Order: sequence, then C-alpha cells, then structure tokens
Amino acid sequence: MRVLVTGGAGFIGSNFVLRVAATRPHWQITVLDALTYAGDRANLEPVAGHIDFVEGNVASAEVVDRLVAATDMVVHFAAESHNDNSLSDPWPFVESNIIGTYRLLESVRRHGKRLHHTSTDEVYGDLDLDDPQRFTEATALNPSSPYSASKGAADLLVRAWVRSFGVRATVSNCSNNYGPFQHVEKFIPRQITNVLWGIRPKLYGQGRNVRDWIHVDDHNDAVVAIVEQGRMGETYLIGADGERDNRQIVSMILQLMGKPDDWFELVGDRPGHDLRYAIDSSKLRAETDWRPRYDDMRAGLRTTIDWYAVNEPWWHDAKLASERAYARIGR
Ligand code: NAD
Ligand code: TDX
Repeated sequence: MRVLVTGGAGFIGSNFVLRVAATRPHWQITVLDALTYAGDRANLEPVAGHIDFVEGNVASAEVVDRLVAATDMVVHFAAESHNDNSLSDPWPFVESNIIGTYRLLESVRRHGKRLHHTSTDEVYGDLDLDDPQRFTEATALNPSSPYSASKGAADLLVRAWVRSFGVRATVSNCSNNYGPFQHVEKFIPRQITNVLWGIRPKLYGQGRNVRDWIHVDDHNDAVVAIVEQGRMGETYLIGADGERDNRQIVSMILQLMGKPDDWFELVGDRPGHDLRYAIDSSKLRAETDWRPRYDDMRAGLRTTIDWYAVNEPWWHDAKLASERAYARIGR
C-alpha cells in the first residue's frame, strides 16, 4: 500500500513515519513536508533509505495533485500547530490548515483516494474545571484561537466532502501530545529545556489550565487503528485519560530533574487561553482494539527528559529562536 504522509518531518508526523516503517513494512511511504521552522528532515534519517521525501507545500494544488494521484491513502498531519504563533500571525494557519486541507480534499475526490485527517480536541473549545462532562464526537465545534478555528474549519470541510461528494475519509481529534521530537516552543519541551539551561519553568497565568496528555506513540497507534479498523466518514476522539493541570506537569518535571517544587515563574497569560480539555475516547475503544500503552505519565516524562538531555544539538538553535519570540511577547 502506498501512503502519503503530509507533515511527516514534524513532531507527530515523524514519530508516525518512524513507527509505521517498523510496524507496517509493506507500506510504501512518501512524506510531503514544507520544512517550515517546525519541520526537520533529520528526524527521518533512520528511515531515509526506505521512504521518499518531497519538500513542498500542502496548499499547492499542483504538488498535492501529483502526489495524491500516485498514492492509495493520505495521512494528513501537515499544519501550523502552535496557538501562540496563531495569535501573532494567523495567516499561515489559514493557508496551511484550511487551504492545505481543501487542496487534499479536492485531489482525493478527483482521484478516488482515501484520506485520514488528524485534528485536535481544541476545535471543541474548553470546559470548566469542575465540569463532569468530557468532549465526545457529538460535542459542537466552538474553537477559541485562530489555530483551533483553522483546524475546526478543516474538520468541517472534511465532513462536507464526505457527505456531499462521498469522499472516503476519517477524522481524529486528539488531546495534547508529548514525547521526543516535539518543538521547544511547546509547553513540556520548553520547560524541560529551560531546566537543562538553568532557567525556571514559565507557567502562564496561575498555571491551573488543564490539558489531557497522551504519549505521541499512543496517538499514532490510534491513527493506525482508525485507518485499519475505523468506519469510513466517521470522526474519532483520541485520548488517554491523562488530565493534569500545568502546575502538576511542571512539578513532575522539577522532581524528575532534581529541582525544588517551587522553582518556577508565573508569567503573563495567553489571550483567550482555553481552561480545560478532556476527551472521552469510548467510541475509539469500542470500535477498534486500540488501548493506550503509556499509562504512567511520570515514566513517559522521564524518557522524554532523557531524550532532550542527550539531543541538545537537535533543539539548541530552535530554542534560541523560540525564546527570542517569547521574549517579544513578554512570556
Ligand atoms: P508540528 O508543528 O510539530 O509539525 C508540523 C509539520 O507540518 C512540520 O514538519 C511542518 O514543516 C509541516 N508543515 C506545516 N505547514 C505545511 C504546509 N503548508 N505544507 C507542508 N507541510 C507543512 O505539529 P505536530 O504537533 O506534529 O502536529 C501534527 C498534526 O497533529 C497537526 O495537524 C496538529 O494540528 C495535530 N495535533 C497536534 C497535537 C499536539 O499535541 N501536538 C494534538 C492534536 C492534534
Ligand atoms: O511556556 C508555556 N507555559 C505555559 O503555561 C507554554 C508554551 C504553554 N503553557 C501552557 C498553555 C497551555 O495551557 O501549557 C499548556 C500547553 O500549551 P501548548 O504546549 O502551547 O499546547 P496547547 O495550546 O494546549 O495546544 C497543543 O495541544 C493541542 C498543541 O500545541 C496543539 O497543536 C494541539 O492541537
């Protein structure tokens, strides 16, 4: 089977490619990635001889159409992914996330190919801290940021192309991922690399916002399960019951890295900062054999910390650039 993976040089996409290259050796993988600041071809070095790599923009109709014509299935990860960046400059989010998904949809429609679109739980907005409800596939879309609005727009395009044109597609909405190869602009790698450089972790607001954490391998195993066992046209929420507030995460990082529990700094809050995300993944678990394997977040964080500790050359320059950008917005 020929599989086109968009965004395969980014955090989740490169973990996906490395994983399926081992577990699905019969998949012939082509990666399409624009190599933005968030993409690094070196992530794919271990499988370089086994995959094809195309540097290109998913919003370019010509590139997308040529590659879709030559594949059986598209697994779509390519996106601008950072909320803070979407507040500074929304346009790349509109172009990559909305127009990019539109280009893919038109191509898979034209060529009769299958698409899996990866999205986020952020499209559902946020929950109160004490709300007993969690997001389900029936929750109405209610995005808060330009990033989550662009992802919600893409999800709606996929649903419309399924219903109106009979496109064979599935959608997954996953909670916050952590693991190796995550860009240092994101919360967990930012705090780990801060501690490695002797800088206190920085918590937005009071640090009480809750995210539902999942290891990137559990997310990617769920994507494979949906592709192989999911029902066409359906949306599946992916989550591993990992709700924690940001202070709890920083506390675990500080403990694992041998620092006092109060060694952090409260900084200004993110405008429009979503309070809490929480996923009910019953549908995925009922319809596929997927179960999360990383049920011990402390152990998952320990291996993630070890990865950043030994891979400083991978993140050093990105860290300098990312901290310069944070300094400009006072966070
Ligand atoms: P990332 O920013 O680490 O990687 C994105 C990749 O896409 C990069 O390699 C980048 O070069 C590429 N890209 C960006 N714009 C492109 C374009 N126009 N054309 C081609 N390639 C382009 O992001 P990530 O965290 O790996 O997220 C991957 C996907 O998963 C995204 O769709 C994101 O919305 C979704 N998602 C992420 C999380 C999370 O916690 N990180 C959770 C749920 C869903
Ligand atoms: O320095 C920080 N301090 C801090 O308190 C940073 C970078 C973040 N935060 C907070 C904001 C959030 O409450 O930590 C939480 C996580 O922040 P991010 O890593 O920026 O993730 P989030 O905004 O929750 O979005 C992530 O999960 C859903 C991904 O970046 C998205 O791509 C995905 O869709």
